[in-house]
Amino acid sequence: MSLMTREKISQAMKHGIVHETGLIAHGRGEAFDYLLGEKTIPVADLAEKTAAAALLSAKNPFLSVNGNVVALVAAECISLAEYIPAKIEVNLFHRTKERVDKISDELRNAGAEIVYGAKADVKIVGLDQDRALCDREGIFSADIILVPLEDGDRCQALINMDKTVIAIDLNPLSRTAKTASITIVDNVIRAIPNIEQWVHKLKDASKDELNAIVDMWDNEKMLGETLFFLSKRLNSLY
Ligand code: PTJ
Repeated sequence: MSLMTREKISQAMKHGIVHETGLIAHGRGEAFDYLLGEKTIPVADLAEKTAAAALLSAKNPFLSVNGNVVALVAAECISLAEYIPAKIEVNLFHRTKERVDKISDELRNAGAEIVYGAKADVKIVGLDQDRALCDREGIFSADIILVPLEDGDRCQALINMDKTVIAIDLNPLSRTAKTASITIVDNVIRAIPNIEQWVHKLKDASKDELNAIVDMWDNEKMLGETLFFLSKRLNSLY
């Protein structure tokens, strides 16, 4: 699995979809995934269920995707967005018009009908540089955003705009993990399809049932549970 995934990331970098620092990010992710046992741990499954409940109860849910995410799970993101239903925006840390266009084309080739992100007619409040650019009708107006592999500053800025941010990050110690409303410590490759499974299971749940699932989530406590799982696992290996 990991060799095939590496090949996908490497090819996508050659095609200008993944930024060169995306390779470093991927390597860091692989290291954490190895420590977790390369599987969805129980607390991550609960986070994925909570994410599904939050996305189903949202007024204007968005998936914000970048180079690494599209390289690894473009079709899975499109499928998840269809079932919720949610919209998709290409939102990049290392933003260039060329990369936004290439990544948007990749999504369209994989079946996405509408892809936000190219207009870039507004900035995320309190952020500078090009990573602040987004679409006014895109994540700027979303209430709940699923952002796999987010950067810490942007995550904080979106929270400051009163948005619910669901992050997927294999590093439970990252600033993004600590800042997000719901942090999923799992590989995007497993997390996105599992959120979709939960969306199917919760599709007929009432608003009250969905809200009850979301209200039970305590992000700080759950990150603590993840670290506890990790340390127990590492200790059990000796
Ligand atoms: O495409 P762009 O321009 O938006 O750039 C994307 C990257 C990923 C390069 C950019 O956002 C970045 O530099 O991210 P960071 O700050 O390196 O953070 C990436 C985080 O994602 C790290 O904490 C990694 O552990 C984690 N990560 C990497 N691969 C995966 C992952 N988490 C889940 N699944 C993965 N496959």
